[in-house]
Amino acid sequence: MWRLLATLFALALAASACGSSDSSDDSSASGSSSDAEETEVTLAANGESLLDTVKSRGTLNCGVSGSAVAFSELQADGSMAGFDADYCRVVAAAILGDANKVNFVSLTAAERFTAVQTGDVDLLMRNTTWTQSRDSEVGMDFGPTTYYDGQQLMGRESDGFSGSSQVSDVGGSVICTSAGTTTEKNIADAAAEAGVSIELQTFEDFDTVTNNFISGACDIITTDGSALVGRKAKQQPDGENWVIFPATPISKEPLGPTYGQNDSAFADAVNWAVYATIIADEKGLDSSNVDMMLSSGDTETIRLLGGEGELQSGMGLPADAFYQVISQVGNYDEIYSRNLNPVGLSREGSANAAWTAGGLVYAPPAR
Ligand SMILES: N[C@@H](CCC(=O)N[C@@H](CS)C(=O)NCC(=O)O)C(=O)O
Repeated sequence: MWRLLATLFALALAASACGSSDSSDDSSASGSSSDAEETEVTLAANGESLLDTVKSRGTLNCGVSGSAVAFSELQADGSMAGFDADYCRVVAAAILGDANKVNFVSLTAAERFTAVQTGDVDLLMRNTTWTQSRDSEVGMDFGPTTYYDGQQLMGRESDGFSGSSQVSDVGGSVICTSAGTTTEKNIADAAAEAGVSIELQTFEDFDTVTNNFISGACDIITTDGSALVGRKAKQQPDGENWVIFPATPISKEPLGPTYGQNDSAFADAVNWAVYATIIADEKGLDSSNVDMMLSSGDTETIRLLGGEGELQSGMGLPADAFYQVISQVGNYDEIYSRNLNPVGLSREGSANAAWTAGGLVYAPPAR
């Protein structure tokens, strides 16, 4: 009964969120102070953690974009490829022992939080930014950041833009982005702060945004820098030069796993599956040497892989949960490199480098 009520309530929210601005996306989901309570009721209706639900279902329902170049792209054969898709596989490998037990659900930006609230998906791996309002009023909790991003703009060199252009240079432009995102609000704030007036147009998805840029209906498009790099790599027509600016992004967009609030057992499983990929990277443990490291690694490695002293059983995971993650999907660097290097996104010198190499990618100890 509660679940039905929460579902109806969330559907009403979806209707109000579609095509709306980010502020209304986030605040509409918190349109009444009872929203967070409704979410809690949904999650705790039978006192069961999603961890148990996923285990008994035998499949992880993972919300992705489905059209985010190099992050989650639906392939012709129906499979899902990309960095976010692989992080869904990481969670499935940890909980279910099989990276293939993922049901991918493609979601627009505006519908994603409702899909978590109604239980249509267990979590999002959908280029979703961790923000204060989403973490509080919207009723989400966030796992470790898997990709440190920032919002940028993309214009045409033939229109006079370059990599050193600034927001102060975009006055009078038609700027396009997708609805229900942080992006929409950030660009409005940045233009106002730079003292320029822009015409902001929003669309349901970023395919439409990009097509409108290609047709010339939009002078500039804006979103997470990683998505702009991906779109330029895949869709820039011959003879055109698309340029991404400003060099320092206009916002922070920490992207990572997102799930309903107040479910620690599920959150811990997701978070430690991600941390396992980062710890493995720190230790040089990867899919090619994991069997060898199971016997010859240091004590933390052995513990992480399910050997003596393992901590996974105590958190409701199989002892070999992270062995399965590393052997089936790989460590952070393997996941990053195979998906993001091909479109030109490099870890080196970026926030996505390991903390030991001057970046922000860091995991607490497996102890
Ligand atoms: N990280 C931002 C934006 C998320 C988002 O969905 N962005 C869209 C366009 S504004 C996107 O980049 N999609 C990837 C793509 O379709 O290329 C958020 O959480 O609100």
